[in-house]
Amino acid sequence: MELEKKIAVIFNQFQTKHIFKRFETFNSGHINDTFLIITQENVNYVLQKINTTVFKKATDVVHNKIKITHHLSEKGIQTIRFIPTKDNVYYLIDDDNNLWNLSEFIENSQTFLKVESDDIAYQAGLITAEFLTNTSDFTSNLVEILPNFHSMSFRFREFKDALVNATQKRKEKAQKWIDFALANKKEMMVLDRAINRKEIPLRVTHNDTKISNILFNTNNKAICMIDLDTVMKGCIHFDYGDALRTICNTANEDEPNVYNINFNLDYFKNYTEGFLKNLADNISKQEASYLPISIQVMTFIMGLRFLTDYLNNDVYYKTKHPEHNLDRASNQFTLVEKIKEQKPFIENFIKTIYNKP
Ligand code: GN1
Ligand code: MG
Repeated sequence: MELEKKIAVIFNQFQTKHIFKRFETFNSGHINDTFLIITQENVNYVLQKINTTVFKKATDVVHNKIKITHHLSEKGIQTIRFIPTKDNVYYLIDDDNNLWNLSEFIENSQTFLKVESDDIAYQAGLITAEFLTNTSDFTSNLVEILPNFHSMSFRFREFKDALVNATQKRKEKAQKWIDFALANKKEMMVLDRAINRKEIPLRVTHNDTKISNILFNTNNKAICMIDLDTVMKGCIHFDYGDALRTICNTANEDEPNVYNINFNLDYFKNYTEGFLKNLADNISKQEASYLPISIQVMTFIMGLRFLTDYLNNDVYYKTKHPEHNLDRASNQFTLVEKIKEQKPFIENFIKTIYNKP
């Protein structure tokens, strides 16, 4: 079936009173397919097809999202609103076994692929911290959608398996970054160790706080977090580090020219101020002490996952060309080096903002 027709058929199975006119494709996701639905009444929706190869428990993904958004709505906090199907469930399984969900599009909103000003970085800090604060009293269970998602030891196990099975050609092309990954392993295990020793607590985290997952209004004020697919248990460091790796990168995530990659310290400062504005009162000194390293760790773990997928012949992330995952890996690892160069500054700045006995 032609895509437009298929999307219209899917859309019509959800409970809306609006009539499908056309759709547009959102291109920024690496895993799922997301479409903007424009109706004849000019009311818009977001239709998402969940990749069931990656998300084996796709119905649980939707259940988690419903639970979290209901929790936020009940507290009067703006969030995305999912629409049930005519069968009164929040997902639809099509004839090809794909799983779809629909949400309202928040009008007059925008997302950014790159940060353009200090204020946007500050707003991003505020909203990612607010998400953590507003979900901290969430008591019902969330399904562990992708177990060990941000576990470094798990990602190294996957990397080692990929090394065993990779083609000689891909290994040779990636050699520099394979060496980089192995040389940095010890340093990058710090957060895992702190979690295992229970030095930092687990709570509900978003787990994919890249800048394009934050919705802004047309005055550039942050509205809410979107893409709640990986909301699970984690630590604040996952969300803090992951946000900064995209906010402060002076290049896009897949920029192949490493000379364009740098870590923007102004955006780091602004994001951190926003992030710690209210959250600082709710986190311990020990938790705060791991914030600086989390920026490196989260950037590194993305590099490691891209490298692993390159060695696995691109089975996980969508790619546009054969070197795409390798470009992404070299990009993230180069950014790790840039972050390391700024380590003393980063540590000092966080200390002055946190500023607790
Ligand atoms: C993936 O699909 P997307 O773009 O929302 C990935 C994240 C990575 C991100 C890198 C389920 O997110 O962990 O940070 O790519 N999501 C999953 O940009 O693996
Ligand atoms: Mg995501």
